[in-house]
Amino acid sequence: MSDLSVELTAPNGRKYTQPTGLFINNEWVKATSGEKITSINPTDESEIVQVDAASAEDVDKAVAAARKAFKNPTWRDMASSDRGDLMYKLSQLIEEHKETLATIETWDNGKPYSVALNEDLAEVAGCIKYYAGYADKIHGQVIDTTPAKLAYTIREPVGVCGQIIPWNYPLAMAAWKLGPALACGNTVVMKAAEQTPLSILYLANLINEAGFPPGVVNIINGYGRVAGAAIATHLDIDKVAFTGSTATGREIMKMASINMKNITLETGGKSPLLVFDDASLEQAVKWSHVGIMSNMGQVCTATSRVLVQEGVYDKFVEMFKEQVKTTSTVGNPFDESTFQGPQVTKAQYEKVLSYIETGKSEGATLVTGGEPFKNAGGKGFFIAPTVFSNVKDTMKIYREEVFGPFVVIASFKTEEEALEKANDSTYGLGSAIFTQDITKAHRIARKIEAGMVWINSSNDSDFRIPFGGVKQSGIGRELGEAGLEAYTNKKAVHVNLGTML
Ligand code: TXE
Repeated sequence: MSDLSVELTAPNGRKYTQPTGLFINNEWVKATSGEKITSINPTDESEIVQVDAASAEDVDKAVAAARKAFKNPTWRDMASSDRGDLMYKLSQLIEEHKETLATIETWDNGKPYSVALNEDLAEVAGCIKYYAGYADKIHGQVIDTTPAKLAYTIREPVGVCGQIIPWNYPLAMAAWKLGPALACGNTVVMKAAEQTPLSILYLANLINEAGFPPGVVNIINGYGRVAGAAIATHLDIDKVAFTGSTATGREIMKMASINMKNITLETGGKSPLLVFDDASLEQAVKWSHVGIMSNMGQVCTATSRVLVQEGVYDKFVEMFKEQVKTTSTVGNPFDESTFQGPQVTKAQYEKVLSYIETGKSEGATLVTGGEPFKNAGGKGFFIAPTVFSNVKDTMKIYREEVFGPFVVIASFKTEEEALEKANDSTYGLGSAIFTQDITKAHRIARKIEAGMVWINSSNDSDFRIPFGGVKQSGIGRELGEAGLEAYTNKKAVHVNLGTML
């Protein structure tokens, strides 16, 4: 144990060394301000540990290290396949340490351990491995113009990338951003969310162990308004990638304009799920439950607005209520049988409770839930999974992102009305359609205003497939080949072959 790490034993008995400092230039350093972030276990509200909170001065240091690494031939001129090898090694180390990483994620965030291990960590290792394969497959083009000229493009890394991570999928969001950035040869200053700082700090040691040169990846913790803002406004950062709320995304866009940073934003949603009367109701109920209740409803693509055709509306509501009763087991996230753990923080817990009160006062029908869930100890940020029916499109609970185990169910008459209602939102992230009519499904998929459409499913996500939103759900795409776009600049080279004027 040093003053920049501490030996911890997690609630599941796993012992490990938790770094608590800032990871800059492959070294652990203290924050200059002496300020701390206290990490709280949302299951019982106990303090886990304190970690350093970066100041703007610390961000400067991290950016300087990233800039130096970007210019350093060790990284800049590294053979692209060797860059891929480093990333591949990192994915192997993540795989080797997955139990510890999943433990930290569950302890700090509250998500069920089995999900953290089998879903989040598989995605984290898989995503880094996927982009490792791209490192030596990022090519320019030769573009034919006239016989007198040769024109080609070179795809160059953007430079120093600031990456601001949310708390709902800390490690997965880190992997989504690190993967393409490193494959393209950039350097990174990453800020974890102040609510969940621990797992990404542990990941930093694995990055070091994989053998990345100093300064290529720098990881800091810090508050949004201090360290986050220092990243967004920094004059020596070339790109900022952000996942979080739409309000903060908007602020980051403004701040990033100071030096016209390349930006990608992945923000909020109120994703519609349409159930037509010819759908398999069993499937629709199963997937709509997964689509909103997974990860305690803290999913940007959560299908939180369910629209059901009149003829099957009452039956759907009844079946959904039953599904919640039999499937949404609320409890300790380290218990094998738990489907739903606590909300991540007191602030998020209170936000969801306040929307519950809004729903009641707006006159929607409370089908189930509508209150905190109290476990034996009476502690923790647990909420009873909540369903409102008879929801009108003028209600706040219909229009605003709640980000909890909270769903609204409304009805529609015709396909035209379904589309109109689905698109009546400032957001455009996910969307889902349940019908047995394939023509109708594809017709709607074209017309729906969303970055992603699931047909007879909800919330499928795969690191090979582009992910992102339209309207106020974001700018740009992460994942898949599309995720590389925002991490390279295309330089055009014109050569005069000199045979003609
Ligand atoms: O988000 P913020 P919050 C939504 C969800 C949730 C709401 C509020 O509805 O209830 O946002 O959550 C950093 N400059 N989502 O307040 O503020 C911050 O430190 C630069 C949806 O936690 O957006 C953290 O690292 N950075 C979402 C990150 O931004 C700033 C996931 C996200 O925090 C900053 C999370 C600033 N001024 C919340 N202020 C999704 N799309 O999945 C904050 N940050």
